[in-house]
Amino acid sequence: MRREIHESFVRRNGHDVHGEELTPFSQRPAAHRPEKEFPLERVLADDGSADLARSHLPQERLLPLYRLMVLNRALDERMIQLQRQGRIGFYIGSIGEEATVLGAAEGMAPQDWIFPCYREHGAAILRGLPLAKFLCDLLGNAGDLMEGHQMPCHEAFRPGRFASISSPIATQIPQAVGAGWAARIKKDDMVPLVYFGEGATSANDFHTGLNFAGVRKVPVVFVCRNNGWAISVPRERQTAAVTFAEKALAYGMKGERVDGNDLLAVYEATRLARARAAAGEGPTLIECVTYRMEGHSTSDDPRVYRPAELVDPWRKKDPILRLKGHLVWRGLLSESEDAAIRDAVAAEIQAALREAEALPSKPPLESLFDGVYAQPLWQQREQLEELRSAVAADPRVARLRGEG
Ligand SMILES: Cc1ncc(C[n+]2csc(CCOP(=O)(O)OP(=O)(O)O)c2C)c(N)n1
Repeated sequence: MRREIHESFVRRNGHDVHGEELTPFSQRPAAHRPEKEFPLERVLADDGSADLARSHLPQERLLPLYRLMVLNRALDERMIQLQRQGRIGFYIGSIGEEATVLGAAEGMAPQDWIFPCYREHGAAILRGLPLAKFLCDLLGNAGDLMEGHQMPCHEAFRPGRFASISSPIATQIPQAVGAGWAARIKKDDMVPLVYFGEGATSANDFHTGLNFAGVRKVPVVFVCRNNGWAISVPRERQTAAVTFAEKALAYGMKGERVDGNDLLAVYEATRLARARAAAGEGPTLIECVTYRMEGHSTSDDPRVYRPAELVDPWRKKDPILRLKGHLVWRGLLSESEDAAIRDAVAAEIQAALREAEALPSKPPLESLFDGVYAQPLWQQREQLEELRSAVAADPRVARLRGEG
């Protein structure tokens, strides 16, 4: 379907937003048949039914994960509103990609570190990051776990083994490989999960990380969220390869291509990849085929580079609707229970927002030097004293900090 839409777009337009000619997939030379070698794995059928023999996600996890997907979506929508109202500066979310984010995190073990890209807030919440703390990071206020040291929307959560959100594209890939390599040397049962977009596969760090992991059989799970777009660059301009999963071949590792809007399929692929890595069988590259339903972040307007007709077919494949259909099929969810979940989620976000916004608007001054060195250097102690006297001498500084 995706390909048909792409090809009809190419036929009608013949060029992309940059005015360059596009080559339809069907006219590209293919040395092998990647679609046959890397078929799109699905567990959930369109009507909500599933071959349960292929799903090992415990039944009791289905509703909590559905609730988290609904929370993730509602949170994204609310944060975009907040940014438009000027209450937060920036937001980047995962609308349409929730099954990839949560299914992969669920497939890992609690001791595994997660190395996120920047759309994986749902995975941080799954790992126990309190919602109010997440919001404090967006506000950069006194409750911010990052103490204002990061961009907004760039949380980290050490207790949940969730490394910092990473904006520089693909840098988290070699970091995850390093963590996996260290765990292997220490004989720790820890397999890192690293997320990245399909655009990151064009970055040097993708090659560095996957090559090393392949050569050394590093225990690590690579999850490529193929959401079709890298800001305004369509997937077709990112690579001439037919799939992203086939890139695994060149690194000598296993590649998988799954329906990224199918929570059960993503969970299954990740769970198996983790098991192989832990058994010493090396890394796996999992391509999750999904779609970025909205803009890249609150900083762009996708209407100027993406025709709406490309997005429409994906609305029917919405991962939340897919899982809801399955829950109804299994008799685990009714319409009224679904409505209750949505109300509870909205109330939870509202309460967390009230809690976060009630905190002082800035982190304490001293926190400027926290987390830089294990012990502050004498230079830092001196700078802190200087800063304190500057603030004391000029009431305007205190006012700017919201303290006056
Ligand atoms: C090293 C580097 N180059 C460029 C950018 C600017 N940039 C931010 S997001 C992005 C696109 C990334 O696309 P993709 O990897 O597909 O992830 P997605 O946003 O689709 O999840 C780019 C180029 C950056 N953050 N870091």
